Amino acid sequence: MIARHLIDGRWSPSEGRPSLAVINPADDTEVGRVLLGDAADVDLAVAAASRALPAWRSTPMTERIAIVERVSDGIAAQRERLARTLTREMGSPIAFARAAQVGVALADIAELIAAARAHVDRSAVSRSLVVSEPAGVVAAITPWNFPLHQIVLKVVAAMLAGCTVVLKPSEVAPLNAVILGEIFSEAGVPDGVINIVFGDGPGVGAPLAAHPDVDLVTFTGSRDVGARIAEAAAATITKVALELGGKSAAIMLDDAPIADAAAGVVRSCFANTGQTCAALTRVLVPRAQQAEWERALVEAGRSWIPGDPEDENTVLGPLASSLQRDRVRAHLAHAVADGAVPLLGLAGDPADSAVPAVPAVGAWQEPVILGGVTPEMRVFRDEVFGPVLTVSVYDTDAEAIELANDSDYGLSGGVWSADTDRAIAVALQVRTGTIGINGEGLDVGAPFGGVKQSGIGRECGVLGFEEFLETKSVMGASGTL
Ligand code: TXE
Repeated sequence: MIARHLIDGRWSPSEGRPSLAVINPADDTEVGRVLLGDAADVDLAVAAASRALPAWRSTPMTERIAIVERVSDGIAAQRERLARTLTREMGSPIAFARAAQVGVALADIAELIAAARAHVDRSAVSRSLVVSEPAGVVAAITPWNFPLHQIVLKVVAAMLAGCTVVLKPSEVAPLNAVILGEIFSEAGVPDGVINIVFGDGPGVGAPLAAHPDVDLVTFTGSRDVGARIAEAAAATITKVALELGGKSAAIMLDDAPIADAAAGVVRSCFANTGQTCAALTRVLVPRAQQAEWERALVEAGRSWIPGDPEDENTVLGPLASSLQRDRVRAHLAHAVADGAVPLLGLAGDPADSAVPAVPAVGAWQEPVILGGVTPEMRVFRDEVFGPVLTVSVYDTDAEAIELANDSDYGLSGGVWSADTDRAIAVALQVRTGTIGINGEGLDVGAPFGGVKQSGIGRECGVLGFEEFLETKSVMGASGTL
């Protein structure tokens, strides 16, 4: 069966239309097909979203929230099916798929509902009445690494704000969006409020981002495509929200608890097989403690053993696609050519059993820890998006901060210390959108997003909801509130 577009509340016909295979990266088998859309599908979907906008934007917030609550209940009821689908289409280990892929999406919705409930859409300022209004028709283009979470953050926030949406899910992992489309319909989302067009970047993403009737483009994905989307949107001065890559640093201060901190940073880097934009991928350690840190990191890395993602105990699945595996391998080849020293993986670990051989078929990649990494090396700067952790040394706290900031990206970060105040003082000097103290990771109640080339705008919680609003000042009307 070929999964079809959802346009204006109807699943579009698939007869005689080209389709796209969805491949299980664990064994290269086909697990489904989706329609390969084109610019004409995008036109139909944008037209449906435009038609649905007037009624949806004037639907009371309480009613929008009630519908979103039913969407959340639908996701909870389908947790197992969604998790299994994610496991098959992008290799996420099943336990992680349930807890992190689906679990985080549910937590996102709860926070967005709380933000919508608390929102005050009319206030008096100076002589004016200040009103917030939905941004309009939203184009949402999403990737494959946390597909459900990334869709929900955009689509649910936009819906709550009174916007209508055309979603283009990643062609690598689109099947969870098919289930989500069913959930939207069952929850009573009015026709045309959420439209889904399947397809690839050039065929669907590009015409959607450039569509003149789209009022806001929200995108998560690579830096390069983000730049192209911003360029296309600039032609019609369309607002963009971009969540792009990262190369985030973990600063280990000289009083950090080494074993715990090593386990924490390895988890941040290797979870989801390293395919997390906010992953901590560069560890910065004091030169005087280098040997101790390297030992602890390798020790922690050894427990990340690749295995069948359908097995309940697996922590490390394959990469999401063979294309991603080839990219990661190219980054590793550059790293070794530049002089990085394998500590774990690439035959770098002295313990024979450290890393079992990965299967020959599928998008498998052994976890790798590289030592002796310096700012001149490509692997210090390029986002690898695989289970590859680098270790660099510093002499003073100021130098650690300088190394952390020596990046085109600024999405995430971490500081470990026995002294929380000291860690916070360092965290405040790192140029980044988010940073965790002593292993704190994603907080979906707090704003999430990047500075520098990691993006524009914020997702999650209050700011993630407000991203989809515009503000109007009605001068001389302050007395009417
Ligand atoms: O991303 P793309 P890819 C990074 C990560 C990874 C690299 C490439 O470093 O190795 O990006 O991954 C759609 N106009 N991240 O190739 O191409 C595409 O169909 C409009 C970081 O998968 O950016 C998909 O829906 N849309 C990241 C989405 O963009 C286009 C998550 C993302 O795909 C398009 C994923 C175009 N011209 C990758 N071309 C994060 N920030 O979490 C493609 N797309």
